[in-house]
Order: sequence, then C-alpha cells, then structure tokens
Amino acid sequence: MKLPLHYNEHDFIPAYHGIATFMGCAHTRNTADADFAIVGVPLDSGAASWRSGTRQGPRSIRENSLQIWGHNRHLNITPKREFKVVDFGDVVLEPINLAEAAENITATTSAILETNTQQLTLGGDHSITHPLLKAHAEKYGPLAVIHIDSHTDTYQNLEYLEHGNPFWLAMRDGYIDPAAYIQVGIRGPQSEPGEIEEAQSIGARVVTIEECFELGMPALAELVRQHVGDRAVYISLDIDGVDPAYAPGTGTPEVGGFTSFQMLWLLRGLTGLNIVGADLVEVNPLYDAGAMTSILAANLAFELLCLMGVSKREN
Ligand SMILES: [Mn+2]
Repeated sequence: MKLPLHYNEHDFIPAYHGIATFMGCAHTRNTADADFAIVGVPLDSGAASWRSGTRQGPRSIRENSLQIWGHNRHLNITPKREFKVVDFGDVVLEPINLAEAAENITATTSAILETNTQQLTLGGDHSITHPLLKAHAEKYGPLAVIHIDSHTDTYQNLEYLEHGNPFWLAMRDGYIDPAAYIQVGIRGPQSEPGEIEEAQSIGARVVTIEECFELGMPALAELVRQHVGDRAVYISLDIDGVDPAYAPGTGTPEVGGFTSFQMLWLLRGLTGLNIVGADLVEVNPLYDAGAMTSILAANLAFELLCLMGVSKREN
C-alpha cells in the first residue's frame, strides 16, 4: 500500500502517530461549524481535600484516546463521521486564582455554546463543573443534572468554590433544577453524619452505591432517565465514581465502587435524553498505573460523546 503524504482525520492513523488531540479530531479554536467541541480544563486548584495533579488530566486522556477507532457498537453511532467534532484545546487558566480561572471557564464555554456547538469537557478537578454549569444554565435555563460520583460534592460549610461543593454552589446560584438533580454511586467514609441528608436538603435524589447494586445497571439507568425526564440535562462524571481498582489515578479515591464495565453499562443506558453538555473530571495521571485510568476516562468520554450524538439526532 502506498501511504499518502498527509493523513486526514478520518483515515486510519496508528495510535502513536502525530499530535495527540482527542480521538485525532482536528484542533481548532473556531467552533462555528462544529457540532461538538472537546475542551480541556487542566486545573487542580480546587482539589483542596487531598492529592493535586488533575491539571495533567486532559493531556493524558487525549494521549490515551487515540486507539478508540470511532464506532460505538452498543449505541450504533460513529460520532466523528456523523458529526463535526473538533478538539478546541484547553481553556486558558490562571492556576493561582481559582475565581479568575472559573471566570475563564464560563467565558470560553459561553463563547462555544454561542456558536451552537455542544461541549464535552475533560477536567480538571470537580470545581470546574460550577463555572461550566453557569455557562450552560445561561443558555438553557436551570438544568437537570446527572452527577455520577463517590462523593456528594454538596458540602455547605464553605462559601468559596472548591471540588467538594460545586453542586451546592450551583444549586444556590440557580443553575440546577432542584426537581431534576440526581447523584449516583455515593459511598465512602463521610466527614460527619448527615452528608447525604445535606445533599437531599437541596433537592438531590441521592442513589447510594448500595441502591445502585441492588437495582442493577439497566434499572439504575431507567431510574436516572425517569428522574430527569425530557428536560435539558447536563452529565457530570467524576472518575472516582469508578472503583480505584479500575481507576486508581484520581485525587480522592473511594473503595467499593463501579467496575469499568458497570460504568460503561450505566452510560449506555442513558439514551432518550436531551443532553446539552457533559464533563469528565478528577483524572489524576500522577497516581495512575499503566495509564489504566486515562484509558478508561478516554473511553468514558467517548461514550459521553456518543450519547450526545444520539441525543442530537433526536432533539
Ligand atoms: Mn466529585
């Protein structure tokens, strides 16, 4: 076979070739004609509770996304062929000043949404979801939110943003519809009694890991779908929702979570929704082993992109 002098983005490209964009998508800051933009937010300034390093997340996920060839048999979609998917690169961030970083995340996201492009964000610690929800709520109104995590992230003891309270602050600021906010996979030792009640007090439907496993993945997905209904929905996936045996590369791991297959199974059950945005956060390559967390994260991001594609077909 005679090789062409230049690959184009739909050619078969060996996974070790070239500059590592997400799944080999073309890099551009111009999203005017794009359906979906992959956006990195390399930030760990909000990781106040334990180990920093999620600033390395987006690059590692991109590098480990290149052997995802493109067709999703389970959802029957080939998103890069059916839609224009671009890799925007990263939000420009001020690492020392989290408030300024959050402003840039909102401003960049708003500019992308303004071009009628949907955004899939690669974090970054979970604090980034507050400014992301702000930009999406400004366009769509208060959002239904599917929040998959081991932690509630609705701690109300701090006024300033960090990765333990983005959903409390987003609820306080009116970005989330309290009737359609669901937390999935909650577990682990808590800092004090009443954390789940604290989440419930602001409207969260808290599905603990016990309830998840008692239901099983298809029934869990159905419960999630019923809770958000036909509202505009944002999906926020914290990689620590997965068990650290499968995803050790994260800042605050909690044992006893989903297997990688259970997480894939759950996501593949979330069809039939009106998805307007998604993020995947808390990947910390500094604690990874053989890139297994970044490889899983890249595959979960692919599933999210496919879900967004299925949703875009229908809405
Ligand atoms: Mn979280």
